[in-house]
Amino acid sequence: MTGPVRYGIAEGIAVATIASPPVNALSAAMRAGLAEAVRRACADPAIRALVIAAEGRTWIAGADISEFGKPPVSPTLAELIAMLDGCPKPVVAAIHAAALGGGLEVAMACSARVLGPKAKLGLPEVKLGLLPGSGGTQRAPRLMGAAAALRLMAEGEPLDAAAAMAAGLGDMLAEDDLVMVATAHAAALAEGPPPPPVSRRDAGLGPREAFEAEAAKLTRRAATEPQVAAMIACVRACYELPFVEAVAQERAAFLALLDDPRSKALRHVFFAERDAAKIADIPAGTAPRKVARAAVLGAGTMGGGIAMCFANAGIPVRVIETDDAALRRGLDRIRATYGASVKRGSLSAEALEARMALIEGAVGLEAAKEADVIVEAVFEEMGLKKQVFATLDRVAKPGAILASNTSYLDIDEMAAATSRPGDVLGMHFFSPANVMKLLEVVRAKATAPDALATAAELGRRLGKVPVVVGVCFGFVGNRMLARRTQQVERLLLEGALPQQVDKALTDFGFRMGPCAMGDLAGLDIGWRIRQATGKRAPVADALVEAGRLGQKTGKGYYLYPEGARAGVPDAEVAALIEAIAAREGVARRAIPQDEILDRLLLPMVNEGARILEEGIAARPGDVDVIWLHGYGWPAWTGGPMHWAGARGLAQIAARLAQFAEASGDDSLRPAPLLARRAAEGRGFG
Ligand code: T1G
Ligand code: NAD
Repeated sequence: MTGPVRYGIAEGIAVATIASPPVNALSAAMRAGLAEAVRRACADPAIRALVIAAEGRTWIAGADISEFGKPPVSPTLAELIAMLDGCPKPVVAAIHAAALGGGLEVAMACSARVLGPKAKLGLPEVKLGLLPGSGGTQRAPRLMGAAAALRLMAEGEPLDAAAAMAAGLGDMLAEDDLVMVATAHAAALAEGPPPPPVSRRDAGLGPREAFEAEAAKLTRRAATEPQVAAMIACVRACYELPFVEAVAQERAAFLALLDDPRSKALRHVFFAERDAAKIADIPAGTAPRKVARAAVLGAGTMGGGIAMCFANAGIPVRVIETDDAALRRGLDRIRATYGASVKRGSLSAEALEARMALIEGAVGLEAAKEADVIVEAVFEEMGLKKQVFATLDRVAKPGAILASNTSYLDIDEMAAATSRPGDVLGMHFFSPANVMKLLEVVRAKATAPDALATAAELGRRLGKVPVVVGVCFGFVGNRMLARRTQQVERLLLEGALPQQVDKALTDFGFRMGPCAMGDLAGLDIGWRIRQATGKRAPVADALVEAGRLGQKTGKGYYLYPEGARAGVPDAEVAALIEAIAAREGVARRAIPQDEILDRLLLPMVNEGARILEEGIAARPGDVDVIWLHGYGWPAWTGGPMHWAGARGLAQIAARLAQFAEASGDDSLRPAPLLARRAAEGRGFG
């Protein structure tokens, strides 16, 4: 047998070995190969049992997601699983690594599961807006109890080998020589009466009350996540319907979710996140440089968080400030942040000390001389940044990566201040840097391919989602954000209140609205940039000039009584805005929520189209990944570019043209790429 499944026989036991890189997904070819192995084993009288093993970094990573939405090819997964369930000879799954989704469903349709020490068993479909669609909602409860099975499905996180054994998903743990142990177990099963198929092990369900208690905990999620509501109903059917009917109900629920725009969006995100890791046009196999030590310049809001990222990844880091007082403040803030995690129980006191031991403080840029990577996070002023890069050019060791954490400024200009522009790039973290997953890796004109590969690889080591972008003002995320910020200003002047603007976005699915986010990051950052670029934002400027910098001063768009994290509306701000509107001659009116939402989101999509056209972002999916991991765009809408495509670019183009007409602002006219795709009836994908 050729193809993704090899068939071998050892002493009357057939062994089917899956090898379908990269992750043994259940593609049509793989299903056909497995079905053929089952057929052969069943038909051959000399065969007493079948073992299913696999090679590679997973056992079976699930259904082939890239086949979703395409016409089904037989044998389907459901047909393959029915074959396994009905097989008259014992079938043993020998699981050496991840068995996820449809992969675990295949394993649960076998007579027994033998686990290697690195086995991981999970049902992650919830993350794709789906539920286990090939019997998983019926077999998992029969193996591990309905309550535990529901929890496994709703969380979507895999169990390691020991936990899977304890949960009842595994029958045997093989510390080594997994296939041999599984073969022996298969032979033993073939001696006795065959174990009952899992489909008939109702006794395993456990008490219904326990299940209902677990389901009750998911009520809030079930209200907003259709896949959670559906999986509760499917598992409940274990107690109410015969197995075959319950499987049919599950299938119907699965097919309905498959067509749901939220699942389509989450599947888009799955592939977009993986594509974003591929750096366009650098030679394949470009090896990253070694990074064993780091330095961070500036121990302020960002520098401290960035240093924690290195320490969290086990990389020794030197934090460098201008003077002892600033350094002390920065190191104390780092220790306090770790301390809060210890209080919350998400970090042990020992781990705190271990990480602090990796963070060393120093004064003066000389101290960066041993670092393999230096991340600059000093004030957002070009003059200062160029000075810093010129000094780094002198003190940094050859081959060190010289990275800037600038939010907006031109990396090419910083590179030009050195004699080694190939080593210069941007590593743009997001606040709080020790929490936010996104890292914009900014590729400057002269950045060397291996420097770029090093920064992207390092980003993954720091637990970030690195996305490579080009140089422009604000790169991808902040450049699009600036369009939204502009609209926030206009909406406030024209009659909306901060809480109305924020509500439009939180209703859409953001955890925080723009006014609350400005208060969190500090309104002075935007003000510094406007001062430096001569731009105006009448409302935000007035707030800063009134000392309302946001949470750090206890008031911004909102008031933060006694340091509260959630702001309360402040009548003073409403009065201030009215006065500015009068001064600016802006007529005020009640603005409908849907208009507020469109004016916040559509100009960003439009700017995203310009960014794609200029090649600042390589793929629409990159823009989506940036907004999901850097700005809290709700994943179940797929990100700005996917969302716009799903809504229909023609409608969006018309709405933008309306806004341009009403405001006289030509930047709101549909960007050429958007207009073109709208005319072609296509999305950005
Ligand atoms: N289908 C198709 N392609 C897949 C895939 C899958 N299930 N899983 C991974 N890939 C591709 C991925 O796009 C990438 O491609 C390459 O494999 C390496 O992936 C009926 C409905 C297994 C933990 O949700 O979580 O079964 O970019 O970079 O970091 O009930 O991949 O190289 O071209 O992520 O080592 C349920 C999804 C499906 C698991 C490995 N299964 N995969 O992580 O590699 S739904 C999942 C993962 C289902 C049934 C239902 C991870 C991984 P490329 P990678 P990794
Ligand atoms: P901050 O004002 O909190 O901290 C800047 C620190 O740099 C100060 O502690 C200052 O003492 C120190 N510093 C100044 N000159 C120095 C020098 N020559 N050597 C060493 N240290 C020096 O500012 P921040 O908010 O952390 O921003 C830092 C950089 O990160 C800026 O470029 C900013 O645009 C960018 N950034 C900020 C955010 C954010 O949300 N705050 C997010 C992403 C990027």
